[in-house]
Amino acid sequence: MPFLHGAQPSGSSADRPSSALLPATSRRDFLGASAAAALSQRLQGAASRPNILFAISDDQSFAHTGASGDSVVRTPVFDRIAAEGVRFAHAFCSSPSCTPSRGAILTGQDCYRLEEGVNLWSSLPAKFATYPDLLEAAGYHVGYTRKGWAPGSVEAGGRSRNPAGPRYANFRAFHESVPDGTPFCFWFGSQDPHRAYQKGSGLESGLRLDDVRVPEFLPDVPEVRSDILDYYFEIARFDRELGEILSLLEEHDQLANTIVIVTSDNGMPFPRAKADLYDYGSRVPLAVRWPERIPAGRVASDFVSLVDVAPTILEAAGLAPLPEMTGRSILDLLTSEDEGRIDSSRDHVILARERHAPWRAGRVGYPMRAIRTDQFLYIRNLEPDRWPAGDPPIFGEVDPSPTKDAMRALEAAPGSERYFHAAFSKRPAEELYDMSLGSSQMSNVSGEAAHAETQRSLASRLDQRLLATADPRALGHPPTWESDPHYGRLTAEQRR
Ligand SMILES: [Ca+2]
Repeated sequence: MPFLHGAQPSGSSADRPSSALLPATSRRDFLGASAAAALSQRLQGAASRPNILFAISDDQSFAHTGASGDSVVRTPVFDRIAAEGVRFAHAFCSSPSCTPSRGAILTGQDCYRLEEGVNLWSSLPAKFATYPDLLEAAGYHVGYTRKGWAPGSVEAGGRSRNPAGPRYANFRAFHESVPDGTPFCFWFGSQDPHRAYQKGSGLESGLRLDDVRVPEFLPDVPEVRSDILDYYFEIARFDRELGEILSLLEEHDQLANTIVIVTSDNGMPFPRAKADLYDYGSRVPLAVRWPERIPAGRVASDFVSLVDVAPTILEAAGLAPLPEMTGRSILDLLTSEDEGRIDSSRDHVILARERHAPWRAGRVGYPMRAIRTDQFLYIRNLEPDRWPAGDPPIFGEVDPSPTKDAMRALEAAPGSERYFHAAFSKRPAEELYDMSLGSSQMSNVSGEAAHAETQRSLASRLDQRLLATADPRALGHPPTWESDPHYGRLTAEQRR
């Protein structure tokens, strides 16, 4: 369905609170009146502020864009943004699960700081300010379409609207509502390439099985290749729709002063990817274009987290990030003339996960923390007695798919059983992967004497970062929200 022309089944006006009331109400939610007044005062006389377009796909891994070297998936718009701006080769989400990843993006805080907001199908308590609210208080016109902060209960968080802003049917409707002379901030949240897929859609679109590069943690069988093509089909649709938005901005001569940020909330919805801390679950595409400030055609190898998005947007709009934001603005990287590792201190990211889909007895999660550096991924599994993909035989934290079925069929197949076990079997308390031995992250070297010093050092760095950012688990305050609340529908089996 074309994105600009009424893709949403219902119009935006009924979903949108009164524009006259909304800014004042939302301001009271997170800013004192004096702080808001000081903000407005500081912005008077500010130079022309950029528009902000944040485009986020749903479940796309870092490797699956043309710009990052995939010759099969069709992403000309992402590739254009990378060519005319900067692409980040080491971008990671805070947590490889929709709700906590989006909460971290919107608040600029590591997901584990967001209380129950760290879980899928939770709420995002109103005390956690989001960048759209802050920009609105500073005079921006804000909005989103389709998937904003989700899934979860907006109301249970004490909010009157989605943390991503007021909802619009599409970008055109939003664009028409922007008052003359007012900068805007828009969130385009595609539901692509989230499952379910139309089986065979990739093949039917002209993509070829033979061309697929199957990641090493998945079995190379035709069912998996076809499933990947269906995933590619939806990535291409996201890309096309983003292109329609850029065309509209070009028609209005607004593209030069719009910061376009394109990324995804987490990695591909395949076993050992989405909901896991390995690269294909947590490493995402990221490209930013802003011709007025960003030198074009660069690739940065700095480690950045999507937690850095909110402080970056605020700084670009002339606002200071909030003290509680644990992300760091990347505006300096964006506006630099350099490539490669621009800021030597950006040599790692922190990753975390709590409860994804509730498919364990008691609906408990699978808490994990990790640190990823250039050479290593160190993962700590805090409850290794639990099943990482959910209890057998469903393994429900992994989305149903032809690939999951194919891996189940290989559970006892000599030589291929490793795929099943890597995705679904229990894991040790610590995992360590050395990327100099290969990028598949399938050979755990944790506990090996040759890596003992590295492992100790990474564990210490992880602890320091978690303590410095007040991770409740690191502080010895186990969460009270591990099982509940859960605002999604639960099956009888999940209510156990
Ligand atoms: Ca997602």
